[in-house]
Amino acid sequence: MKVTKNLTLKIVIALILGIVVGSIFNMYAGSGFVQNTNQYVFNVLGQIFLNLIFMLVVPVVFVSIVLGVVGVGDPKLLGGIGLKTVIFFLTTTALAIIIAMALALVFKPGDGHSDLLNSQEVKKYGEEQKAKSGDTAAPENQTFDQTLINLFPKNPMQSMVEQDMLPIITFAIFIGIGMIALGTKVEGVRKVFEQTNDILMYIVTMIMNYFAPIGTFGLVATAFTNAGFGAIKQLGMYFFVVLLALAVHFFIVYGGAVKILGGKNPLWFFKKFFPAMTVGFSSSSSNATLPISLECTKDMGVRKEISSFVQPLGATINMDGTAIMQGVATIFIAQVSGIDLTVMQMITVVLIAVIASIGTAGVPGVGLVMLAMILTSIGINPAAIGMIIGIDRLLDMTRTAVNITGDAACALILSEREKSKLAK
Ligand code: DAS
Repeated sequence: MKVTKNLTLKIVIALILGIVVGSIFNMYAGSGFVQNTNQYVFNVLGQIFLNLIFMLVVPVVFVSIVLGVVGVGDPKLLGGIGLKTVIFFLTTTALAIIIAMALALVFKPGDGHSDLLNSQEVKKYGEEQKAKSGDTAAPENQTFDQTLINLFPKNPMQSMVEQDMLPIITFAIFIGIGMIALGTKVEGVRKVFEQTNDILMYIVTMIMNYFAPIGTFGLVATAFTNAGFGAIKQLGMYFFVVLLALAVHFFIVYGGAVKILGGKNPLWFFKKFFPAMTVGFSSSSSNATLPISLECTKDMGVRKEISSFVQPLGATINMDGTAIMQGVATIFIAQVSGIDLTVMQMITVVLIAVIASIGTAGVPGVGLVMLAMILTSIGINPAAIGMIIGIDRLLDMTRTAVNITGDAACALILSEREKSKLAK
């Protein structure tokens, strides 16, 4: 399914409408009409949209990580180019989320905004998790050794039912390894996973096309009915920190890598790749941008045998912009909900965001699905994504442009460094 071309416009209109209607309703918050409309219309629309996203978390994570492992485990990949590509991708993604979390801890975008949307519900959920202090099953109560042991599921089906993400990821990695080892013997099963992933990505796109506008309106209208126009300030800080982290990563990490590792002028690189960035920004889909991305790197003189391998792989397994949103959002939501994340939880977020970025295909909104999974894995109520979902589309556009730029930077660097070995 194609992303409807005016989807972004629809979501931006829904966002503005939600802010205006919610802010007006907030002025009459005491009236029965406002309370009923908020509860039975706005909240219902928003929760249905959220549930549709949660519905996909386990299947998308499981299937995309199996395929991510199989893709990375491709014998072609294990050669020099492949290994260097995967190392570049994983390193930049880890860097991205560390930059994001560091900036969120410094700027504290969520501090003092405990009235934002469903933060009380999230706070209560956090307290319930803490109350289970004797129960080592609660992620944030786990010591390092318990976290390590719980990585390996006794019953993967139970982990899926409980949306316990780390064991699900481990199980998916083992399935992927088995598929690589058995190769053509399980070609049929691999096809099933590939086609299941196509179905899931179709559903993600369908949800974004048909439910994102009305769901965004519901969530934003609820947020502003509850918190009033003041909520704009709280979301503004979150928006600012994500954009700052994206800019730091874009100019310093990618610019520096192109200069130091590729020996090219970063400004020349950004200028040559700009057409692809605009398509990534407007489509919010790395996959949809691939043809123009390949055109741009070809125009830079990147060898075809490199770009045709690195960029399609990167569109799926390399999503630094998405990892940045997830890093800032996790810290923001914890701050709004009065939850002090432990170092162990932060390390878990980095690891999961890097692993999650391996599997997710480049379609609009998939970063949100993965954020719900990350929050669940550290014991935070995934409903908290409702706080930031209203403005997520605007950030999705920006982070998709960053995602594809990372893929192109890797292709340019490898093409420059491997050109002596590549056939003339
Ligand atoms: N829109 C995704 C992409 O195509 C990124 C995201 O959803 O975070 O890269």
